[in-house]
Amino acid sequence: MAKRVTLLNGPNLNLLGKRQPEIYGYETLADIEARVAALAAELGLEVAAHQSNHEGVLVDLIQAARGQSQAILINPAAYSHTSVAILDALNAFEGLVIEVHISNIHKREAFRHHSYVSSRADGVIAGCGSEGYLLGLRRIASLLG
Ligand code: DHK
Repeated sequence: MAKRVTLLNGPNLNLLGKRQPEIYGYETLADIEARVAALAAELGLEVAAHQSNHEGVLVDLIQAARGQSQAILINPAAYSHTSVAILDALNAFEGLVIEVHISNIHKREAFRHHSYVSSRADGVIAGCGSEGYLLGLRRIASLLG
């Protein structure tokens, strides 16, 4: 049976392609999800993709991945820098966690330099644009064997 990956995108990432394209690029979230799905098929993985602007919904989606997905590929967006609730939910998830940021958060405002999620993540990718999702998925495939 194919191993399952939950792809989660946090607040404002539904606006990718329109939102500050000089920082986040011109690809839409649908474009990125399609590229992730295509690579997942090549790697023999199944992907369930979700986006939410709401912290509690993201917590629910992380909880729902328990026992269903072997890995979570997550861009928590602004909640990276604020959300203990998302960190706690990820700490209760038994699989792999790879954190992605499209921009290089360390090159930006100081408040973006710290991510709560990074203390749980098995890997963190920042500043590689939308390609970061594909790099994260490849890392998941390699860790899942
Ligand atoms: C996306 C966001 O929406 C910001 O709040 C983060 C992240 C950075 C990104 O680079 O993908 O600070």
